[in-house]
Amino acid sequence: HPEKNRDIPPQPFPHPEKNWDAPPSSSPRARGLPAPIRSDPGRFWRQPTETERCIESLLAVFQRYAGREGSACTLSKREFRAFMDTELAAFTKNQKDPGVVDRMMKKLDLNSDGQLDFQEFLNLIGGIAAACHDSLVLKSPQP
Ligand SMILES: [Ca+2]
Repeated sequence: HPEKNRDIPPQPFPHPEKNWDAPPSSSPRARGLPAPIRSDPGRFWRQPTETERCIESLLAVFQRYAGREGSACTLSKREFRAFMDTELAAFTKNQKDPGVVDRMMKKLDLNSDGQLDFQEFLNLIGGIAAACHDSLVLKSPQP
């Protein structure tokens, strides 16, 4: 029945909500994602948790060093040394043995390809975290 639709205004063209100048790939809607709403940031976007921030930091640090030379997905020996000397300087500067970083690399390189992938890198971080945790537990007074 045509009279049923008389209250619906005719649709303008082009649609006013659509930004025709934006490249399609830059629009979240174009990728099928909900558009972020500024007035309600919690709905689609929220502050990352402390744990999520830690994971993001680990990824960012790994990528920063892995991207220096060769494969951007793995740490070479030189990249690993740069990482150790910069990010874990407190550990490396107290080492009297200059070969300790090379030996750590060898131990961490589980598939012996001369590179540390992210999983192998995480074993280092996990090992250090576990050692820190152990020393905290041992230092705390026993009940
Ligand atoms: Ca490896």
